[in-house]
Amino acid sequence: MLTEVPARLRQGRVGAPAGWLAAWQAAGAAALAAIDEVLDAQGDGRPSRAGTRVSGPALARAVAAVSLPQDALVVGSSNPVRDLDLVARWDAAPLVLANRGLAGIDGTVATATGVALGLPHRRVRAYLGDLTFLHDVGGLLRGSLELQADLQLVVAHDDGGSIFSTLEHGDPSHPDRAEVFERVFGTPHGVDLAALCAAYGVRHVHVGDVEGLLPALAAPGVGTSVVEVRVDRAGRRALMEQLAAAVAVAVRASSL
Ligand SMILES: Cc1ncc(C[n+]2csc(CCOP(=O)(O)OP(=O)(O)O)c2C)c(N)n1
Ligand SMILES: [Mg+2]
Repeated sequence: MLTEVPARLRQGRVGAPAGWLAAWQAAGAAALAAIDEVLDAQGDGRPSRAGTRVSGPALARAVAAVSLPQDALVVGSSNPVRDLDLVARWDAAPLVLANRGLAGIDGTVATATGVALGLPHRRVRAYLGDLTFLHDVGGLLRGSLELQADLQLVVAHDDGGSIFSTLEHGDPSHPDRAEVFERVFGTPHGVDLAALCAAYGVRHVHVGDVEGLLPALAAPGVGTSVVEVRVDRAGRRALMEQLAAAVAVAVRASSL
């Protein structure tokens, strides 16, 4: 395993054409700027019947903003890890950990609890999707003789698996879309996360709009707590298409 790029490669002495590195760096910077521009123009959410729903990337931005270099951040699979990768612009990053797990979304609550118990001097936050949370909700159970972890779980709740809407079968023009997609891939569940948390004796706050986001994230308190953030699922595919198109234009216009 390489823990860093070998010095020989960093110095560009392996035969890369002149200007290759600079061109890629310029393209990378242009892509990041294009992403920020789309997200800034979109605002933090999308109006819905239930009020302004926070978008996934807007939540990732808020999580990144409250994560300090001395913190640890456990990131769930699926969109959370991808959204964070798109939007995080840290000068000094927190310790970021992600768990590939057996198949991806398993064991994330237990992993985050273990990280919090193992790093008591860091503020530990986990950022994960609703299905990832539900898959390992048993990880909230703490035996009454066991140590208590100080852990904030930020759950991006879009009532299902939104990543699938960005894949081929999530295409609105797919012939089976209407009958099959929601049941097989979207998998809405309607679980009351507040009631689940109450059953485990875990503090729970619900954030429904952009305004409440930063204050809720910034005040984790002692013990395990859940910040449930209602996130828009319906606009996910269109937003990712918009981001991809903007990045393509920006990279083409750069020197690459
Ligand atoms: C143990 C396991 N089961 C199933 C999957 C397939 N899978 C990948 S992403 C995903 C949906 C995750 O949903 P959620 O955590 O709510 O994140 P979202 O896609 O909504 O961002 C599923 C079921 C997996 N990766 N791991
Ligand atoms: Mg989800």
